[in-house]
Amino acid sequence: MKDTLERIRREALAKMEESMDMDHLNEIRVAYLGKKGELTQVLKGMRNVPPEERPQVGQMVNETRAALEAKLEETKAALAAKQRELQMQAEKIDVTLPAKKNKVGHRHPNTIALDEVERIFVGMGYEVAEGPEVEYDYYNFEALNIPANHPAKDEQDTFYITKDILLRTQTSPVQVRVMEKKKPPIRMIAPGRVFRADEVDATHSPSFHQIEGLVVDKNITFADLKGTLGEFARELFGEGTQVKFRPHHFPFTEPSAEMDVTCFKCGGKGCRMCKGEGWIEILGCGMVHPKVLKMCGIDPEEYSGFAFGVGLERIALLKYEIDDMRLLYENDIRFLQQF
Ligand code: 2NL
Repeated sequence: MKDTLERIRREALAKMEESMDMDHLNEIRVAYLGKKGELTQVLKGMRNVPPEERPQVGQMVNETRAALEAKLEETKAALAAKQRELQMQAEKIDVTLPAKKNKVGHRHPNTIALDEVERIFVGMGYEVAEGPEVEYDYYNFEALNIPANHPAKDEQDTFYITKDILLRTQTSPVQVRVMEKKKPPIRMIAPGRVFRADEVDATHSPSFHQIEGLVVDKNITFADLKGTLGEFARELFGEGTQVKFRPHHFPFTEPSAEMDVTCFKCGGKGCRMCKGEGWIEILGCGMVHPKVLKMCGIDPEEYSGFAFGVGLERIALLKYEIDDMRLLYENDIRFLQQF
């Protein structure tokens, strides 16, 4: 019995000493200290030991168990430390390596220009409204007093989905929808993507962006239009900017005008920017046609309003002195990084 215990002790300690990992160590524990382990078997054999020898043998069994358990804990701790050491080695980082460059994005010139225009009008109490890019012919043309035979309605100029559904050619339909729903006073701008069947060149694209504005209230006059758009021009192009209005025609406004601003580059003397004119055409505007108000459920005897439309790309190209619209759509990072 004594010999057996000594053999068990020797063998088990030697095996633990050589054990390579936790799994292996656990196998050793089960083999000697487990329910069916060798040491447990010895304990079970106690009934064959003469009673007078039992205390001594029992003490030996206990000592052996204690020795094995102590070695087990010690080996466990050593293995854990070794494993942690290996993990630390594997996860070692070289803090002197150059860092990955964080690429910072840039706002698109269109976005910068739109934010600026929105800031100006929101500052004057306007709301920003959006609407669908796929529209009914009614909202894009009919409600705006554009007759069925108008050249803009030609399939050459407008993308039709069906006879009655099309890609909007302006954002006025957003304003028509607001007028149908809301009682005046209305002060709003409607920015968004619009579509026209144009060939691509330096100043045209089949898809571009427009910002339209609309004010409807009692006693709104052309003086309100002039004051508002003059203020807009000064905020956008600088304090000293002057504006002038040339008579024009739109079916949805009466009277209608185009607004020019003094060239912000030369101040009006004439330069390359304004092609020697001193003035730059910036937007179309006018007093909302009474027929349009009526179709939207607003009484033109009680209310009047003004409206305007401006191309977002036109503003971006002018403000950032970009000479070809196609640059805005190419998404060349070297171009975008400049703004
Ligand atoms: C341009 C300039 C313009 C409007 C848009 C408008 C909208 C409603 C009623 C009346 Cl709901 N007018 N928008 C007015 C004048 C000019 O855009 O060059 N358009 C072709």
